Amino acid sequence: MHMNVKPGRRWIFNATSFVPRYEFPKYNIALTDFKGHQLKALRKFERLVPQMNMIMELRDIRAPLSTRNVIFDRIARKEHDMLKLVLYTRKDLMPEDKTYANKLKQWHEELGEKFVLLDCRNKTEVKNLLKILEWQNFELEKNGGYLPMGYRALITGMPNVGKSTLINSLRAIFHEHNQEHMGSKRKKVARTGAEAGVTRTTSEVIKVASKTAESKNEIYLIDTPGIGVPGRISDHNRMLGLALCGSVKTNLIDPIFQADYLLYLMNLQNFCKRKKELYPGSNNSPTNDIYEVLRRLQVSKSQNEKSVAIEWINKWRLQGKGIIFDPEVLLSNDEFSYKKYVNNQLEKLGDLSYEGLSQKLKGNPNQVF
Ligand SMILES: Nc1nc2c(ncn2[C@@H]2O[C@H](COP(=O)(O)OP(=O)(O)OP(=O)(O)O)[C@@H](O)[C@H]2O)c(=O)[nH]1
Ligand SMILES: [Mg+2]
Repeated sequence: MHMNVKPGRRWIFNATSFVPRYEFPKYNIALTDFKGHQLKALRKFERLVPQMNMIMELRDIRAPLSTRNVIFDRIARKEHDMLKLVLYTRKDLMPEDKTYANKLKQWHEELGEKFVLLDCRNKTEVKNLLKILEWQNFELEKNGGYLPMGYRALITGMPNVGKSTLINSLRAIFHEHNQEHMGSKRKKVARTGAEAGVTRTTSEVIKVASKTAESKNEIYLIDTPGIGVPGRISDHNRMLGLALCGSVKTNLIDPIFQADYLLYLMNLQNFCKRKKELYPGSNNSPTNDIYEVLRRLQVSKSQNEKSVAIEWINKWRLQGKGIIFDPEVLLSNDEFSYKKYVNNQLEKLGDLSYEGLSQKLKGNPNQVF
């Protein structure tokens, strides 16, 4: 779906004011970064999911559509009473105004999806999530009795959304409570990093809660590699959104295109007025010209445009606060329906055929299909 985010009545510009672009050019870019190890993980999910009590799907709060992978809906739906909880990570980078939080709430209510917002590195917030897990475990135990393999949750999501960081935080809390029993056992159990594709294989079970006086079940998590979307459910906006939050390899898409998309989003979100201090250079006068922006950001004459673009997008990827990478968020409910969007994605995905995905991976060395 290619969006034209033409303004409703929300954007009122007078004759002399700056007009942002409402549509982003369809540059020639790769529309997927789906990889062989992801296919392997998906196959493993088939065997694992029936043994799970819950699936948690992590998404980046700054890209609620781009980091939403309908593959996980398909997987959870196969197991009818499987609880699926959506966790929006990077809450610390979320826009502060209430409009966005309200929009998310409306979207999820439309679908009957439960969601939680958190910073995966924040102990208090992670402790609250642990309480949700404990509560779910407790409820299940009350109804179904003792689970010999413990309460199990599969941690899923697109690459680089914070899955392993969250597991490490939960494990650190567990370690703190059980120090005398655990001795020098490692606190960090999962490797993390700022690039997409750090976790390559599905982990063994990771214990994050012991038996308690109230519950005989231990709680376990399973870390998994980030799973991207195949080309048939991707599009230009989604791919650029993923690039800006680091969910596809950063060098997959030309940094100038990424920087231009960032500029397009900043202008649409009125950064030159609302967050002037974050708008690039020249007394912060707005522009739609990415080369003008790169000139403003250049620190020395010898620095080329590409490296300026890389520096700029990296900064926003890691610390960019207050920006949303999916422009559809700016549209009214009449202009954009979340439910329709998700159903459309599910339709395009069709049956999740691993054979089909595998054939395409084999046939195309660039893994772009
Ligand atoms: N600001 C912020 N950064 C986070 C948060 N959660 C994770 N990160 C950072 O995001 C990056 C990716 O985290 P990982 O935990 O490796 O992500 P992942 O989902 O396991 O990634 P893959 O294994 O590649 O699929 C790391 O640099 C983390 O420090 C968060 O809530 N807020
Ligand atoms: Mg990981």
